Amino acid sequence: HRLERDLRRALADGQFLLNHQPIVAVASGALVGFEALLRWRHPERGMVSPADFIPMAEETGLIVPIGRWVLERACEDAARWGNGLKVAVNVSPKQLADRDFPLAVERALSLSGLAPNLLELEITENALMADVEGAMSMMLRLKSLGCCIAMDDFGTGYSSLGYLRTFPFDKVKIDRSFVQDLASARESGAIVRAVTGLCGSLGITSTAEGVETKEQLALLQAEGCDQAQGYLFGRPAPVEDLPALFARFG
Ligand code: G
Ligand code: G
Ligand code: MN
Ligand code: NA
Repeated sequence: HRLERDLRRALADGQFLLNHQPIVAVASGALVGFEALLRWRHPERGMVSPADFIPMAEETGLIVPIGRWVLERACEDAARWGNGLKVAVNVSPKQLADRDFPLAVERALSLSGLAPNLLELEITENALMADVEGAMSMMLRLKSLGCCIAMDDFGTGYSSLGYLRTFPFDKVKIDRSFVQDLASARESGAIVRAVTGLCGSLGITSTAEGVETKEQLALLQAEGCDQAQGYLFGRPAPVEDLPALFARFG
């Protein structure tokens, strides 16, 4: 397959890069960290979105070596910032099912020297479904390394609430579909309020994704949401642009 061959070459030839998107504390406005988002600079097609190649990478198993690269790059970037900011890395279901994944995490941490608590692994609900017990033992191994675990795209999968009770999540990322119509749809406001309240009671950090307007931010603040991420604070940006961002946040 052409895409598979191109993906192998991309890894070998260094065509992947990471962009980082800021995450802020809602109450103080302080920068708390970044989400690392994979980009592919294809020699002919230009910048290719992960949405267009992650599925094939999953299917072929190439996500495992690509994911290792992402982990190592992200930890190295965060260690270089040296300012105690976290870095969040997306973990796909195939990676979570890989017995050697904790070794890859350990290696990325030791190569970079990054404090483990500054690495956050983002997992979707759907990654837990296929093998609940396997996912649980994997999560416990990852937690024992000292890193944090976030549930990504919360509300878009199945059995969200049960998973919050069962699995040791440190953070919940509320899917941007709920944030998008926060100002217009009463239902979304009610859902965000309920999730934020639940997270508060469970000692889980709540993060709203896809925050684009000041109005949305004000509503999130009123609901007691802990953290926010979205174009309002910054788009995913190459690592060279981050010093300017650090300066802007003071
Ligand atoms: O950054 P963007 O909105 O284009 O990302 C599209 C999708 O790709 C998102 O669902 C995001 O979680 C996913 N994604 C981005 N980077 C990575 C990565 O490094 N690994 C995995 N597995 N998914 C990623
Ligand atoms: O699935 P995940 O939540 O990891 O995907 C993050 C994706 O959301 C990235 O592709 C990123 O580009 C996108 N994103 C980040 N902030 C915003 C935003 O404010 N609005 C929209 N529409 N997308 C966003
Ligand atoms: Mn994510
Ligand atoms: Na998400």
